[in-house]
Amino acid sequence: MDSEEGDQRLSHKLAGDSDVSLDTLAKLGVLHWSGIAGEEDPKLDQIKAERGYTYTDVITIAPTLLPDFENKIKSFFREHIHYDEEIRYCMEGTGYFDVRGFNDEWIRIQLEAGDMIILPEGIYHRFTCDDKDFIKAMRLFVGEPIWSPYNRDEIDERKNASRQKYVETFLQ
Ligand code: KMT
Ligand code: NI
Repeated sequence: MDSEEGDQRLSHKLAGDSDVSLDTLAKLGVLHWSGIAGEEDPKLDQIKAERGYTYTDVITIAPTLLPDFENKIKSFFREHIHYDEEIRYCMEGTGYFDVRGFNDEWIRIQLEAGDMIILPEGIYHRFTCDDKDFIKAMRLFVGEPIWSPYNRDEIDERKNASRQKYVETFLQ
């Protein structure tokens, strides 16, 4: 990647970046837990049972471990939505999810081992590794997984059902 893009991806202080509480995240529909002690932690089973997550796999994101790392990381870092929740449990390593706040500002959420995050359907977000370029995360889903991103600059948000559902549920 070129250096400008790299600098932005690795920046820990984005324009408008601010400390936000779990409460603010919850109002945006973002759920975030920490201290989940591995795959056997009953808290993980509880979340799976409560939310109906039936599918899990593990993704390791690192230059030498993820095929096509450079393109994948570029696509993760493009601002996008999904038509389902995005659920990740960080088993090892670190990374950042950025989500858009109430004023369309970026809110940066660090993920480290033991953290779990649930992004609601339709929220604008992106993901990046930090300068260590390593994260191993469990991906969870209800039923057969669909990971397709829909990039913000490619959708018509007024006609997009997932985006409209998000706006009506959390932003109005
Ligand atoms: C995604 O969809 O952005 C990813 O799977 C990468 C992040 S996993 C911690
Ligand atoms: Ni995503």
